[in-house]
Amino acid sequence: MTGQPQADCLFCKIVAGEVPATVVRETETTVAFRDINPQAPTHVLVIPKAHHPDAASLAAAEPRVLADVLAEAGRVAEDEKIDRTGYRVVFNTGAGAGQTVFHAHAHVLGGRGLNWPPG
Ligand code: IU
Repeated sequence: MTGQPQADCLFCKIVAGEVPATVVRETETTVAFRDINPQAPTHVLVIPKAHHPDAASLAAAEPRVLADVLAEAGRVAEDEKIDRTGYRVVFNTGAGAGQTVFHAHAHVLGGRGLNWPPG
C-alpha cells in the first residue's frame, strides 16, 4: 500500500535504520543520504520517509512531502556548496529511465560539469 513501509524496500529499511546509510540531513518527512555509487563529487539522494513508488505517485498522494523533498534538495546543495556552481535534481521514473529502487527519490548531483541532454 502506498505510504506504508514495504518489507522488501531498501529505502524503507534505510528510513527504519535497518540498512546503514551516510545520512546528511533528516526532517520529519524526509531523509537525505549519500549515494553508494556516486556519479558526481556530490551525489545525495533525498527520499520521503513514507513509501511511494515514484515522484508522480508521491505528488498525487502527498504533494506537501514532494515539496519537502525539493526544499531539502536545495538545502543539500547549499550544504555541499554547489548551489552557486549549479546542480541537478533528477527523479528517474520507470525502469526505462534507469529507476532501480521503487521508492521515490531525488538525486542531487553537482560538483562537476553536467552535460545536457543527459544520457
Ligand atoms: P535509481 O534512480 O532508482 O537508479 O537510483 C537508485 C540509487 O540508489 C542508485 O544511484 C544507487 O547507487 C543508490 N543506492 C544507494 O545509495 N544505496 C543502496 O544500498 C542501493 C542503491 I541497492
